[in-house]
Amino acid sequence: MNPQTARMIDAETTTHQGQLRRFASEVRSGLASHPKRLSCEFFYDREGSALFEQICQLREYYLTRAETEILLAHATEIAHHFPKGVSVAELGSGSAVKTRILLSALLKNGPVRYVPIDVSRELLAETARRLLLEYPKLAVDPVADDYQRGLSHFAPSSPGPKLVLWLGSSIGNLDRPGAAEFLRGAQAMLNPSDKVLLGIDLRKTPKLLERAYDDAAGVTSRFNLNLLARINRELGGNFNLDAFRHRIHYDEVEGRIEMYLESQREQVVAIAALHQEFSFRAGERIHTENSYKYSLGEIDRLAQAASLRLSHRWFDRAHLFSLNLFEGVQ
Ligand code: AVI
Repeated sequence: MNPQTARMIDAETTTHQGQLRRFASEVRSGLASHPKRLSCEFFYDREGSALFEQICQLREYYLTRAETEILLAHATEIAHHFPKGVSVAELGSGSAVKTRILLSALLKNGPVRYVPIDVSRELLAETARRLLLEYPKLAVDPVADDYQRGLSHFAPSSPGPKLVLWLGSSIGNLDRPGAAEFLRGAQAMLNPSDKVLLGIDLRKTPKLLERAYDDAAGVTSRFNLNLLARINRELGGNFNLDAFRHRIHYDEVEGRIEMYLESQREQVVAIAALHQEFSFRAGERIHTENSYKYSLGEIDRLAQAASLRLSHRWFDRAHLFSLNLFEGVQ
């Protein structure tokens, strides 16, 4: 095994205790808020990550298929934008299925250093192990931390050319000002010649979006409800999952899918680890996720706000999704 991979940079917040503390504090404040809310960041425990992998394979969830199509069609061309010896930081790599397409193309030009950044250290270790077996010429230096801090480890440790990769339209889970602020922070850590490759989902007809976030097999519903199951597992909650329903709404003006868990009746839920009870009215909702969709103009404004310049943009054949290569404004 490549000795470099044994060294995982690991933040306190990603330890089991650290994650549990953050989750408890999120649940305490989110369920006491009006309206109630829980951050989508907490979807991804082991069960949630497995459900998300299933979502990515659904016929209705076109995002993964469209982005994979773009990568398969253009990976060689994308790789030509990078000199050999590039260091690639990936935000939220997950199981790195799509990443492999790009890494294979980059490795044809020469050695590559891959720095997956994720709060889930188990997933990171597993991904790193598998990638090393598949690509003996790849150096893998995982960082278990949040994205901002992960990038602040990555930038100074990579003196050569750099690429920050953020696939899957995860940027859509931030609100628009938050997305611009995040990219501005990332850009400030990079040199002007470094690049950012962003997968961004596009605005489209509400029907397609509503199907993608409320699939017929109910996988997205289970993914959403897993947040309550996680509270039961980790914080001793007594949520009855049958008493809540997965709801979505597409706000066409804001260009965002909103996800909620709706209480089916008046009820009180106790959470032992918090020594607290929370009341729900019939029909009351917990907001769990926003997923913003972008027009091309909105992507341009996002780039401008982050001092990035669009260098190239690729689409799938149906123009459902976009892959955007940015570089710093000189
Ligand atoms: C991870 N993120 C980009 C997904 C999305 O499409 O917003 C999460 C998701 N939520 C429901 N389905 C998928």
